[in-house]
Amino acid sequence: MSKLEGEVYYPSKEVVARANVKDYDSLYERSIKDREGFWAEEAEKLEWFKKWDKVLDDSQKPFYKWFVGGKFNIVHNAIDRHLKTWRRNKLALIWEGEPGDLRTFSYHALNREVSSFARILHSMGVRKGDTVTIYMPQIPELAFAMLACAKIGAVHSVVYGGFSVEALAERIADARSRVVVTADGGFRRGKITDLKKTVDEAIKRSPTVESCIVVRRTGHEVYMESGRDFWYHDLQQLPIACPDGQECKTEVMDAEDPLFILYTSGTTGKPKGQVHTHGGYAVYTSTTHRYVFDIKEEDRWWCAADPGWITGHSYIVYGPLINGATVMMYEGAPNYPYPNRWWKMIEKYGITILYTSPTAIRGLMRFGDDWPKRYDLSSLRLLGSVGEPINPEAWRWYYEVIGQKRCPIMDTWWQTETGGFMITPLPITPLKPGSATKPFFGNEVAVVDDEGNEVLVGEEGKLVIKNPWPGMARTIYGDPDRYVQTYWKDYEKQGWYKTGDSARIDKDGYVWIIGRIDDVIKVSGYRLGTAEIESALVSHPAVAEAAAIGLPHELKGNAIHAYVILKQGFTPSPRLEQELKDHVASEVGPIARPEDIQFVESLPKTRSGKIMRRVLKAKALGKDVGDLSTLED
Ligand code: 6R9
Repeated sequence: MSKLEGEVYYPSKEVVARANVKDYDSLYERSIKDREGFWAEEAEKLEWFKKWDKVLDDSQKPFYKWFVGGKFNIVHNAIDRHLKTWRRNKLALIWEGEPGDLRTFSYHALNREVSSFARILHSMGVRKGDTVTIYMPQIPELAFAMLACAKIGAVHSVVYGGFSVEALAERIADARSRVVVTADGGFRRGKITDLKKTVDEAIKRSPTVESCIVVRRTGHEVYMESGRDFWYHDLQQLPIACPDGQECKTEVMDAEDPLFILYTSGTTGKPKGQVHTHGGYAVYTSTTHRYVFDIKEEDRWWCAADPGWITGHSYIVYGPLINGATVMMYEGAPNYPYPNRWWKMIEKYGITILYTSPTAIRGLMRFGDDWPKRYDLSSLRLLGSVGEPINPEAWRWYYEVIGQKRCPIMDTWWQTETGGFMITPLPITPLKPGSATKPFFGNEVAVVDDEGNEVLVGEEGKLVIKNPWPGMARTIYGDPDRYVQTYWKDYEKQGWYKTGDSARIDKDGYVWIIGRIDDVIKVSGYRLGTAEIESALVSHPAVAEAAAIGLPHELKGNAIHAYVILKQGFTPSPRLEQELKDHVASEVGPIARPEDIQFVESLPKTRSGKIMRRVLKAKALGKDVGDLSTLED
């Protein structure tokens, strides 16, 4: 290998010796030359009720279809097929609650729980193709509910438990769910989050909802509306059977049937429901998980994300279970009650791979080295990062203090839309702190200008993906035009996917993600739309107009800064500022609370009336505001 530029960390002999892939270049070349052949070979590793007729159907670009004609169910692959082997008695899930309670499930037990949940959903009238909204804390039943939907062919829409009434109601309405699954509450930092109350408020605004299944977690008193709300543990006692008997069968689905909808924030207020499918998504998540994290039978895998995020869907639930892994799940905050919580759990459960976000790493780093140093972290062999670019200081701390210079860090770049890792190292890849390194097999990426010309080496440009891949979102739920418009219109001629990120590629072909160039703000790794924050602000009686931008923040990566024009009769005050911050937190969710609000007289706009957020941002950062030719005033 030729010498690489900059700060480079080479993998140890031990890491290379046990890696599932030993030679990136040759397999990559093969995967590009014969993309369909590569993916067909990976798909063969799963069980199909009927094999596909065609690997890729690109006759209706950009509406690609994968494994067309194949009959499949992701749950058959994530659970059922393991029951026929010794994995039946392997641990599928280790769960620890924030108060310290522990529950574990073998694959056999997982099947029992999922089948029971499936039966209950079925008895509530949920059928193939129906959408079920899931709004839960991080407890095992969240995963059971997702898998139960998939098992009977229903489509789940998980809404992150940190979102508030407005966000939840909007997502229920868009998905037209008749059934909502929730819990009385969850534990976070020693406090109870009152999920049921949020659900009650949201249901008031959601005429489609007929019933609500409530899992008991905290035991605190909640309102239960008779005829609408049902305790999960009560339903479990009922002798209800599926039409096919007590054993609830896994539905035979088309490979392209929808598996779930997951909402992402977008340019306009309305969130975009990304639609993922049974077949392609299963192949993509399991393949990326197996190669990138080098999954072995004896691993204990911990993806410390929230299942309400795509990372939880792909790499807590589906990918790892398809690979028959043992999955760790933890309910609460990383530093509760003390900043040793995670390190203690790694030691206690013998975690071998930890996958988390730069925000979490920075948050734990600030408590110093003594907390992790008191624990035996020698079980760890690989680390991972996701959600935003990782700054080199955090990377080095993660590598040296947590990984003890033994564990390579897989910095995986991907999106809700991509379903799984797109640009990522493998364990054998020489690493550069802050770079997601190279494209995963089958993918070709480029950094281009507005016309699609590749920019010079090392220069910033727009990141595009040049090919379809099995894990790609198939459409935006109920709005295919918006799917085309958002992702495929800009490079229509070339047929490339626009990621919305800017990046640069260095001399060694390493990709460095810079950040979002659209109206998305990543706060602590969570994806928020400027529009959601702005519409929450203008829903307050004092606000005439608002603009939100993200500015760099030491811990959160980005923090929200809002600019507000008040209505006549209102005057700026610290009290009003506080009130507006609280208002956004209660409308969208605590994660969206603005760091700072400035009261202004006007906002920079284009002649067509669009707020020029980049001008606000450049001014706030003391940078050159750039081209102002489209500015109205
Ligand atoms: C998986 C996930 C997608 C956006 C994406 C990018 C940012 C994710 C990253 C990263 C740099 C990484 N992002 N992983 N940036 N390095 N390793 O986060 O999905 O919530 O849809 O966000 O996150 O900006 O475009 P999602």
